[in-house]
Amino acid sequence: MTKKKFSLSDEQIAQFRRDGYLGPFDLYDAEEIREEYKKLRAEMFDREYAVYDVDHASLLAGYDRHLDINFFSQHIMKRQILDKLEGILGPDIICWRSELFPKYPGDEGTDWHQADTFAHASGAPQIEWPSSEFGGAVTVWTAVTDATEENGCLRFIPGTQEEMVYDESKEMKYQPDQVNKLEKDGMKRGFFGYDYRNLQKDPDFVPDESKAVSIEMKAGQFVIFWSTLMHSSFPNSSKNKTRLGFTARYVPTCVKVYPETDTVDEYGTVLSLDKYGTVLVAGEDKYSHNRRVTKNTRDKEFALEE
Ligand SMILES: O=C(O)CCC(=O)C(=O)O
Repeated sequence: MTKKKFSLSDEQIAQFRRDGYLGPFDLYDAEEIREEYKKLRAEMFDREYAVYDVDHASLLAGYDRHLDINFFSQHIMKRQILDKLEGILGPDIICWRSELFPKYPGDEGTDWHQADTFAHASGAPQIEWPSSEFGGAVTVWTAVTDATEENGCLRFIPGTQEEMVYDESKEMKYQPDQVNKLEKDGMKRGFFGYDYRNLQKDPDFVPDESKAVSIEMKAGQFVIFWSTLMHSSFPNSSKNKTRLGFTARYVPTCVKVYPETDTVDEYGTVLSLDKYGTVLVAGEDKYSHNRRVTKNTRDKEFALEE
C-alpha cells in the first residue's frame, strides 16, 4: 500500500500486532482542544439532532454523536487517524460506532474487559466478520481532557488481544444499583451497571495487573487499540478534574454491522436504528452490507480532514 502523510511505519504495525495498541499520538494542540471542550460540554446536552431518542442522562446518550455533533463528524475523518488505520485494516474502512466516556470526580473505574462482537451488553452480535475468525474493532480513544492515573486514564494489558477470556454470548444482568458499588483490590470499578466478570469463560480468571500499563494522555492526543485487548480505566479519584474520552470504532467494509436488527438493546434501553448509518471513512464499499450515511444530521458532509 502506498504510504500516506501520517501512515504507520512497518515497525509500528509490527508493534501494534504484538501489543494490541499504539500511541498516544498528538492530534489537537492544547489551546484548540480546551476551547473545543467548552463548546462540546453544551453540545453534548443538546439532543435536538441526535440520532437516538434518549435523555442526556442515559448511558446511551454518548453513542454515535459523530452523527450529529460537527466536531466529532470531522474528528472521525482526520487523516492523522485514518492514514494510520489503513496500515492495520486495509484501504476500505467504515466507522460504525462512537462513544463518549465521561468520568466525573468520584466515578468508578471501567472494569477489565475485551469486546469482540460487542454482544456483551446487547446479547446479540453488533458486528460480524465474514469468517468466524477473531474479529473486534479498532478503537481510537481520544482524550478531550487530560487523562491521568488520578482522574481515570486507560489501562491496557499488552499482547492480550488474540485470545478472548470472555464469552460475550453469556448473559450479563443490568444491575446498576448493585454493581456500581463493587470494590475490587481497593478500587471502585464496574462496567456501566453490569458485572463484566459474569462473562468470564473461566470463573476463576483474574487479569494479570502486574503486566498492566497506564495510558496517561494530554488533552488532544489519541491512542489506537484492538477492542479485544484487555482494557480498563482507573476510577476518577480527583477532586475536580473530569476526564472525557471519545472513542471511535472502525472496521473494514466487509464487516456486517447490527446484522438482522433494527434496534440496539443495551443498558436497559432500546434504541431505534432508523436514523443510524455507518460512515465510509476511507476507500470504497464493495459489499453494501450496511446502512450508510454521507452527511451528519445537521447536513454536514463526512469529508476527509487534515
Ligand atoms: O474510557 C473508558 O473508561 C473505557 C473505554 C472503553 O472501554 C473503550 O473505549 O472501549
